Amino acid sequence: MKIDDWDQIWVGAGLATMVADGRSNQEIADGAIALKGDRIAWIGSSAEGEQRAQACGLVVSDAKGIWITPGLIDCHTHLIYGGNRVDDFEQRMSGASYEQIARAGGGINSTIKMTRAATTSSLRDSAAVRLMRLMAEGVTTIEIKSGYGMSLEAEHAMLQVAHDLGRDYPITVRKTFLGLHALPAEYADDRQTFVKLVCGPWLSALHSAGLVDAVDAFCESIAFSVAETAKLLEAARLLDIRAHVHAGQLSELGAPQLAAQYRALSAAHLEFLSAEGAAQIARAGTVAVLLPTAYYTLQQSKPPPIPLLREMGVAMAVATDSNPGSSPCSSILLALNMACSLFGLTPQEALAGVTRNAARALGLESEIGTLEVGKRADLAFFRIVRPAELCYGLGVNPCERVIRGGTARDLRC
Ligand code: DI6
Ligand code: FE
Repeated sequence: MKIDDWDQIWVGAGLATMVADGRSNQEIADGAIALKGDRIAWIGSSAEGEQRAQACGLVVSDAKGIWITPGLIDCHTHLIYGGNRVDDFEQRMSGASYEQIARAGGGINSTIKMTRAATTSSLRDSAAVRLMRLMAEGVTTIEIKSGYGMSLEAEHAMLQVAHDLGRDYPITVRKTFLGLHALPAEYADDRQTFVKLVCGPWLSALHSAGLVDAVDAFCESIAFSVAETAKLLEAARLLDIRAHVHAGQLSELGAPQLAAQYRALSAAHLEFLSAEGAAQIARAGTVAVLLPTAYYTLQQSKPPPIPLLREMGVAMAVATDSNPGSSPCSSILLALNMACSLFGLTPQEALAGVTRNAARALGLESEIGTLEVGKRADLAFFRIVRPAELCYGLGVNPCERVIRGGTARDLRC
């Protein structure tokens, strides 16, 4: 037998590899997983793992029945912002709608004001608190959008904070330039100039600074039109930058079709999605990102058409949408629960939504999202009886350990 050159091995674990297995995900009871450097080196049964470890003199760690999943991926967040929106919350609880508050100059525009007024270090510190909560639940990769600066300087500051969080914390950060989020007050009478700036000099400056992994737009009746969104997607295409689109949260404008046309990595929300839109994103391979905590917060009544997405074979991801307005949430486990309880996903589908399909929504499927030999050793260890239990609890965090790139991470970091 070839002597394996491993650094560490766990035996006696349940392995939720999250490799697709028909409509469900592969699970290995009494499994073993070995790591070499920052990679997964071997996966198999406990018995074989023990034998191989003995042959190469490696001490085995007994996982004692714990379940190991790929590190979780929160593929859609607005984690960085100044202040909060408790005012909006009070107004909504007195009957005002999200759209009414936005149209009256509150909503996203009030967060733009607070974000511009905040220091970079306070933006970083407040986002770090949310980041650590997500990390404590086993999140090892997060996407963070800009969009509350809405000037070149302030967008640069947000994306720089996102970059710095990825440098300073043991988590992978993907940075998205959400250039079209809300029209800032100073351009209220000149939308065209704003859109031109975003798609031209701003995108190119931020891209040259290495701060843009993808672009995004809030394509909505209260935000930007399909034609405006198309300008950003086109500008990104010319620079070879992939896109995400906020599509169909509050209205049906045809944003999913536009996302498909540009082969966007993801289309998010999708409460308003036609059969044609679903067919097109299926053909384009665009991942549907479901955001149940935003749906819950805004007390919406029409969930995304999950049976249609299933029928068309659209890959579904689940994310927190962590943001001060429509999803003041720093729990991926709560998003998992609500994906099942409010949207009707099966626990297996929801779990694929924070692993395999979330990786795809970020274009990282060859690196992360499943436990497979050669992939990055990002692992989360949970004290549960089976994987579906991750969707079952409310305010319960069974995460006991996280390995990121082969290295143990302090859960309190
Ligand atoms: N969709 C969202 O869910 C967030 N932005 C967006 O385009 C909400 C942003 C907010 O209300 O602050
Ligand atoms: Fe969002």
